[in-house]
Amino acid sequence: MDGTDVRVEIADGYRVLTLNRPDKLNAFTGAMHRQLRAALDAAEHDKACRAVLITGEGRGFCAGQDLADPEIQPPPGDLPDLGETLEKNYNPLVRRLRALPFPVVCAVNGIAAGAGVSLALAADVTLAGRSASFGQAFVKIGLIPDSGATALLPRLIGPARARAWAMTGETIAAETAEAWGLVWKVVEDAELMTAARALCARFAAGSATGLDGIKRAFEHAAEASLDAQLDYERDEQRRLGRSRDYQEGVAAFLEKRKPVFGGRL
Ligand code: T3D
Repeated sequence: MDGTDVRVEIADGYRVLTLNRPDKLNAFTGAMHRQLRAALDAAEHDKACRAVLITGEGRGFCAGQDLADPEIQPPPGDLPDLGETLEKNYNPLVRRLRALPFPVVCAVNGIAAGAGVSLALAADVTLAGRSASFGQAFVKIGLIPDSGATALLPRLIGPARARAWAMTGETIAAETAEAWGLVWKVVEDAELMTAARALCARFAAGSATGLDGIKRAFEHAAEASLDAQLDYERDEQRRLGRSRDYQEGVAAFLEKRKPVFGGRL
């Protein structure tokens, strides 16, 4: 039933979205996608929301597509159209996470597999609990990594590791994910949510225009030459240098006090 597969908590300045199908390691169904979309819509609509934190309930983070979801089963005698699932659910999700005007933090609390790994890759900052693990499950069912993984993985961990990992389908430990640059930090399991919440609170108190600008700049850089990126940075700094947050940040520094930034525009 739509409505319970993503739990939403409205915290001070950010929202916590918890994938909530623990018995199935939070594997994605069509219903869960719809609920996540609605939760992201609401977060974006609420100007007081300045970060989202995505995590999983139970021992899993997300096991990718629920392979038993009736919504992806073809009519009897027909073959499935997985492209449609990507077009309808996963591609909009990845695009959305990248386009949101505030940071997306993932707290990987357990096993991430298939598109569950891709979800963690699409976040701006990913923390992993020490017992978390990451599996490129796709090859085991004859698929390629999807939901942006063939683009994002080589950028993050390099093409040699990306290809070998995708082709072996191995499951790697959180420490390896950190050493490879797949996640920002590994923290003790008991401290994962505290660390992830502290990060969101820091973003909520930070410069919303600056954080949004950083997201856009890295997005632009992924497609740009150094020359084009230098021009982009010049134009962005010109724009941001005229912002209220810049004036406040510099004034606070010179006055040796904490800055009080404005909110999302
Ligand atoms: O439409 C499309 O398909 C295109 C989109 C594709 C995107 C993708 O993500 S494709 C990749 C899909 N994911 C997988 O193939 C991963 C499948 N899961 C596993 O390999 C294992 O479950 C794990 C390695 C993740 C964890 O293993 P383990 O031993 O810790 O747990 P388990 O016993 O396998 O799983 C616990 C339960 O969750 C179990 O249910 P049960 O038997 O207790 O009722 C298991 O069936 C269920 N579960 C885990 N992953 C999925 C799942 N059920 C459906 N779909 C899953 N992906």
